[in-house]
Amino acid sequence: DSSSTLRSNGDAIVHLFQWNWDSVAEECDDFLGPNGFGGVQVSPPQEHVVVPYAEGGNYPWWQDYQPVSYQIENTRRGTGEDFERMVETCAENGVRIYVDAVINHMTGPGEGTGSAGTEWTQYEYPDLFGDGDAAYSRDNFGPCYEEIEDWEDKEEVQDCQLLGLSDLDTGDPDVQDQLVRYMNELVDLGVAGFRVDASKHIPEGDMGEIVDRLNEVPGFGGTPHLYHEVYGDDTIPYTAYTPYGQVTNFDYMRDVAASFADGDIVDLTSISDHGDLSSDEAVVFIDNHDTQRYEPTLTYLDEDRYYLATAFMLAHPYGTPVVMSSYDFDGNEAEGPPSLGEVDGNPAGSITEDTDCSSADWVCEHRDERVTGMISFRNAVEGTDLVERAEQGASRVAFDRGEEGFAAFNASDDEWELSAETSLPDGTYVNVAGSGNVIVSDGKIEATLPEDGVIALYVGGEAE
Ligand code: LM2
Ligand code: CA
Repeated sequence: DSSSTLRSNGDAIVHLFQWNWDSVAEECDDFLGPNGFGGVQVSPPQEHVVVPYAEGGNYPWWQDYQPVSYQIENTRRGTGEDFERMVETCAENGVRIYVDAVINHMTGPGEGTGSAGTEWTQYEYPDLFGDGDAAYSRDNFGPCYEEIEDWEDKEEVQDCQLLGLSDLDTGDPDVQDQLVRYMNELVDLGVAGFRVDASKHIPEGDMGEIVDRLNEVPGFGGTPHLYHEVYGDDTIPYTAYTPYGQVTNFDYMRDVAASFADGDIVDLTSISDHGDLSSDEAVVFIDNHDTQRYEPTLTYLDEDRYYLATAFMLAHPYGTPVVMSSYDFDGNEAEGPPSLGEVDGNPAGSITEDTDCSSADWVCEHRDERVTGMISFRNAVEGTDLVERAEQGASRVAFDRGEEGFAAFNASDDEWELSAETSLPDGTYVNVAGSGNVIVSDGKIEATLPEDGVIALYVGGEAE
């Protein structure tokens, strides 16, 4: 039996936003594998529009969210071969690749040449989709053809155009065939999961029909792990998509990020069902590539407090966590990733440079010691319950994870003299999310947390 020969490290995923395929591969080898990350969400690998200048940005990052074809041969991030090598290298390191699947729509208005050289006009994507009028006799779009206006009208949200992007008729068997072919091509290469873009805009029934046809993942085994991007509301709740995978919990993001920003965190330990999503159904995050631009509450720019919130998310058992890893966009929402510029003869336009975490252009949040330390903590305490052990005021809280781990968070600008009971066995532990060792003696911990400080201790992480 050749299935399930690979094991992934843990459940934590990092979104290496806009990283090129070679850099992702190297990161799996050098950093993610050794530190126990379980997955990488990569930017969309399909052919995309090329927009030299738009909305104040050069080759904006959002080119990727306007597919022209499903070739993975040429994006700004590398060739199809680079992509395949990345999937393999990451798998060898126990790291699953999650593809951001843009399947609700194609391009916006206009015409152009895609990143792999395909000539497109809105509603006409050669060999793939047409609107029945021009070169293609098929009609794969609509039925609405207008921009979504009433967000309380479910049919509009699902059938009309998000941001004016040509909305695919995802109920059309021909469209479904193409989407399934694209996704299965990726799965057959070893892609182990998908972040499905704009899921809320795809009728649930259509989603079910597509998801049902996905192949088993070679190596890791099982069907692909999916998480659907849904901003749940009264019109279309998160739970509409739980039959087809996990769902992004924006309510968690808003609540947890705001609570940390306000230093009001003591109630967060009891989170169990934000947006009516159970722990198994939820994907959680402190920010993502959209919120860090359009509705920032906490991002890397908030420094310590942001990393504290991320550490909390990783220490807490609720949900499957996704850690954001960014490039510096200097307040310019549209700005593309650090790049090599245009390369002669390459239709992909600006080509993304190799990531260098030591340069100020790339933020690499996931390499912060509080994040990395918490990944090992999380993997060590997997499956244990949270038991609160201390709180003080609104901004300080500590808990055990079973008898395997202990974590404390100080979301304030003063030191915290912590005194807490713990089920951790007596001993001296390394604080994997801070500095120094912490002693557990007679089932008690006495320690000082600096402002915005974290303590994280676990069995297996004892000091030498
Ligand atoms: C998403 N999830 O549902 C992505 O997370 C988000 O980043 C995408 O928007 C969006 N949905 C569509 O996939 C980004 C970006 C938009 C950009 C679109 C398409 O935030 O600004 O829209 O990608 O590239 C751009 C222009 C917009 C224009 C549109 C169509 O910014 O002004 O709308 O193209 O031409 C008229
Ligand atoms: Ca739609």
